[in-house]
Amino acid sequence: MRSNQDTTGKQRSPTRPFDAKGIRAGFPILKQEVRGKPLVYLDNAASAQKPQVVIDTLGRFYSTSYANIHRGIHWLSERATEAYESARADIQHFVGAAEANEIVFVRGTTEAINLVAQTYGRTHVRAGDEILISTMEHHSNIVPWQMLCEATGAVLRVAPINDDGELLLDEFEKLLTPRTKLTAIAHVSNVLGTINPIRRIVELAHSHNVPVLVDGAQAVPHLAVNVQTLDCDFYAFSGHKLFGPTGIGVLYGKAALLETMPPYQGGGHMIQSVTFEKTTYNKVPDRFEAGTPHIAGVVGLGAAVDYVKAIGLDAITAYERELLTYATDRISRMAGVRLIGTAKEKAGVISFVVDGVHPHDLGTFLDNEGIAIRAGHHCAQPLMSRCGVPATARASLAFYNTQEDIDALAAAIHKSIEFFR
Ligand code: C6P
Repeated sequence: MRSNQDTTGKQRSPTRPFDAKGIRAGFPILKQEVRGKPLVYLDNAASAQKPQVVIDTLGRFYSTSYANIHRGIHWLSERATEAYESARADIQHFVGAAEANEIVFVRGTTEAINLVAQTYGRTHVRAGDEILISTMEHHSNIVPWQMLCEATGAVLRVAPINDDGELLLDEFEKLLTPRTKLTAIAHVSNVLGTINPIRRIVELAHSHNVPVLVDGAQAVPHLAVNVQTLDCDFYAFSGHKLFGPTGIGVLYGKAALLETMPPYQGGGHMIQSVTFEKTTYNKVPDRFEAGTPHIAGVVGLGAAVDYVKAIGLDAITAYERELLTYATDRISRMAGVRLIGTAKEKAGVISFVVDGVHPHDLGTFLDNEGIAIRAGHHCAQPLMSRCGVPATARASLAFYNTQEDIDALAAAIHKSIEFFR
């Protein structure tokens, strides 16, 4: 499907209103009732639901085209290899990478960041060097760097944020020194929804010769991403948040950097030749894809990015921005509710706390109303400390959510306030 077509293959008119309800009809799971109420799914930042086209692609692939890839000389293996590599090309175009070889398949954002920490990091980082992250990072973009620092004697530096949850760019710049070997920053915060100015961050970092890894887990479902325009060196994201299967994710890396990196794991397919004396490694990206990969996951992710492209990321961003404004307005007006994360540039994530109600109790209460949100520290404990809360309730949007979903959420929060009073 091409990007100027909608999900039914019709030409998309730029003036046609965004058809969230029509899109939602293509997600079978959203049609069910939960605890006797229509399901309102607002936990998209944790994982997004799958459209029928992705479910069908997986079923069709397993029914007609499945075999191991790159190894077999038989027809099915060739067919499966073709599907796998063609999905790599789809994903290359989705993020605007210059070459398909710059797309490495991994299990998810977490594995992508660990790969860079353990390969690029172990090669380039020495005792006394520094890795620069920010206060708003997910544990996946903190712990791999701490592990690298422990192993090498390097030091982790943290750029602060303001009370709205925006990165303090001046402070970030001050922390870029000749000792900084890499900076790793979220494109969109999973707790605050803040959209970081990645293009500017890359400019600043590159002016100090510091490469940039972007944690794009929460960005790719909401914003058009072009890694060449951003000029970032690495970009990591997960398939399951992008309406694709679980267990599959992507590491984009500039070819010139990937070429310098040693393998992450050893095994089949990542080699050129093996003797007991010496092994030589395969070209990029195969060098980083040891063993049998999640073949169907890759094919499913290819279908998911085609699906998202057909709806159009610009239309998605505009629609979700309207819905976010509506939701922010409704929720922030409620007495006793405080928003956590009020940056000027935000994607569809609304974290909040309610006076006198623990976020977990609120989450359970909303679940009884058929509303799925997340409550907790969201794998961002240092950020919770910065915000002065142990946990938040978090509603996170996708393009299939509607104003009715937000109305149901607001009504249920209101009911919970009455209940816990
Ligand atoms: N955040 C959330 O509910 P994985 O688990 O590897 O697919 O993604 C990790 C990850 C990395 N960075 C950011 C910004 C993320 O939001 C996540 C996953 C989920 O917020 C699960 S903790």
